[in-house]
Amino acid sequence: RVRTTGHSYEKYNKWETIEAWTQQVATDNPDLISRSVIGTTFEGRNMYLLRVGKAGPNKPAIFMDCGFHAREWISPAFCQWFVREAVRTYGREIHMTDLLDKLDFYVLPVVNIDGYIYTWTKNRMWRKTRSASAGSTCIGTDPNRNFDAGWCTIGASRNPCDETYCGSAAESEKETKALADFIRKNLSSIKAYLTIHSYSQMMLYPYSYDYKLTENNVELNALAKATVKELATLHNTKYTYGPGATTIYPAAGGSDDWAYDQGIKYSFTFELRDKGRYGFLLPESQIQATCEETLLAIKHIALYVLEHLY
Ligand code: ING
Ligand code: ZN
Repeated sequence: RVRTTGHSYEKYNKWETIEAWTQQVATDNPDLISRSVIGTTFEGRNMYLLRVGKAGPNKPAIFMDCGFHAREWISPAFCQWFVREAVRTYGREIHMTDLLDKLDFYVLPVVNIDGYIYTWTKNRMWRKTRSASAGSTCIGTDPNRNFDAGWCTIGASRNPCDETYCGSAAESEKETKALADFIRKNLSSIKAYLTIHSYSQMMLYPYSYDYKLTENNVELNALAKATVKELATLHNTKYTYGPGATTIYPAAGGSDDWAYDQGIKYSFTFELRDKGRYGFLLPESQIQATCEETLLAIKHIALYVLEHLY
C-alpha cells in the first residue's frame, strides 16, 4: 500500500495531509473507493466525499460525516480510520465484505475544513466555521445549529459572537448547504445518517430540537443500547445513549434531527472519547483504541440497517 507523505492513521493529520490522503486512498483502491467534491467552504476549499463500496446497481447507502466542529480532532481521525479498515478488511473479514458488497458508505472526512485548519494554525479550541457575519466583527457559525430542524429555537444563539451561533438562516453556511444538498439529492438511497463528534462518550438520536420522541423511538433506543454494548466489548468504554434533548442538552439545528426529518430513520450523533479528562485534546496515544471501538459500533449499525432494509 502506498502511503501519502506525512499521513498516519495514529496521528492527527493537518488538512493538506488529509486532502492528499483522500486522493491517494481513492487512487490505490479504485475497485472500492471513488472521490467527489460536493462543494466548497467559505474560504474556498474543496469538500471531498469518499464513496466506499463495491460497485453495483441501486445500492443502499449510509452517510457518515466527521469534523463538524473544528476542535474535535478525534472525529476526522475516525473517518480516516474507517476508510482504511474498510479497504484493509474487505475480502478478509466477513462482515465488512458483506457490508461493502451490499451497500455504500458515503464518508465526508472533514465538514468544517476552514475551522479545522484554524485549530492547527491559530486557536486549538475553535468550534465554528470561519464565515463572516454581516454587522459583526465576530467570525463563524456553529454548523450543528445551522440545519433546518427547529432552527434557532432552543439551545442556540442569534449572536454571531457566541459559540452556538445558528447563522443568519438555516443552511447559511456553504458547508452545511453542500452537505444538505447532497443528502437531498441522494435521499432515496441513504438509509442511515451518522455524524461523529467528541467528546463525552454518548450515542444520541433525535430529537434534540424538541422533547418529543421519534415515531421509532423504541427501535432507536434498542439499537443504541445494543451498539454501545458492542462498542464496550473491546476496551470496556462506557457510553450513555438516548434522545439528544434529554441525554446531552436541548439544541436546535442539528444535522441528525434534520436528516431524520428528511426521512432517514436511522440517524445518530456519536460523541467519542473521552469524558473530560483530556476533552478535545485527546492524546494521539488514544486514537487507535478509540477508532477500533467506534468501528465496532458503526459496523453494528450498518449490519442492522442492512438487515432491516424493507
Ligand atoms: N455536541 C453536539 C453539539 O452540537 C448535539 C450535541 C447533537 C447537539 C445533536 C444537537 C444535535 O453541541 C458537540 N460536542 O458538539
Ligand atoms: Zn461537536
